[in-house]
Amino acid sequence: MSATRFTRALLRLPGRNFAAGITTSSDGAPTFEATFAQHAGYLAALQSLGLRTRVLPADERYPDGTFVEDTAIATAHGVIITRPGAAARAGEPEAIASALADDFPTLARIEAPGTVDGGDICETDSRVLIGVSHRTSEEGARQLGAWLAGVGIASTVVDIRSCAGLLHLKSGISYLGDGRLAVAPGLPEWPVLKDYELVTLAAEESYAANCVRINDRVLVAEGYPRFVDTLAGLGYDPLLLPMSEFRKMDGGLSCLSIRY
Ligand code: CIR
Repeated sequence: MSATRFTRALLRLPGRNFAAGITTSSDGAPTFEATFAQHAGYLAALQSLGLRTRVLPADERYPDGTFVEDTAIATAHGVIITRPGAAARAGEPEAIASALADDFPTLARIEAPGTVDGGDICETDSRVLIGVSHRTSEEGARQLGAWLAGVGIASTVVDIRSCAGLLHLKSGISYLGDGRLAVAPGLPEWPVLKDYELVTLAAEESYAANCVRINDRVLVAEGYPRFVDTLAGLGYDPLLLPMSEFRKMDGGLSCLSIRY
């Protein structure tokens, strides 16, 4: 199976005020203890896949700061630091930029007035899909597309603003490798999707569409057995992780790390 291979990941511990972050979920408030335990399980999973991990301390100025994916986009050709679309998260990229500067000689940046959340960026082998959302603006998508073109990566913009229940593009689409996308049901028929084999989830399992291919495994949220069976039938080896506390804050597996 082909897919980008990762050797490192950057994470940030959740803070004690994690439940004070932004959410639209009606699943109730996460508890810190369960959140911390699930985060530890996620970290251990990445380490078990051979990734060298760096974990930043919690920063209670930013209750959503554990969702580091939104602050930077790492590609094989460099990194671009984002400008998150939620005002409460605007300060998050600075510390992430400092940490990534240890591994990358130059860091590009999304500039005002553009906004981009990394959760709206789905990298596939042939191109990057950029979701324009209520977080990622058209101007942010334009800047990102121009930067990607400059480093030799094609991109396609899709508009998810009318997709109810989709905070970010990757809340509903993940690249599995091998030319396959896991997709939540009911997404618009964007022409670019014709270039992929689509693995469509059952409606009641839509949350699991946010999965993460890492090297030879696919991280999948625990509790979505039909999708796990589908993946196994396609020859994947799903690694299940409890995600209930992150789901309560509209977060998923991809959000918890920047992989490179
Ligand atoms: C937020 O609303 O920004 C956070 N509570 C959740 C961010 C999830 N990030 C992601 O899907 N990449």
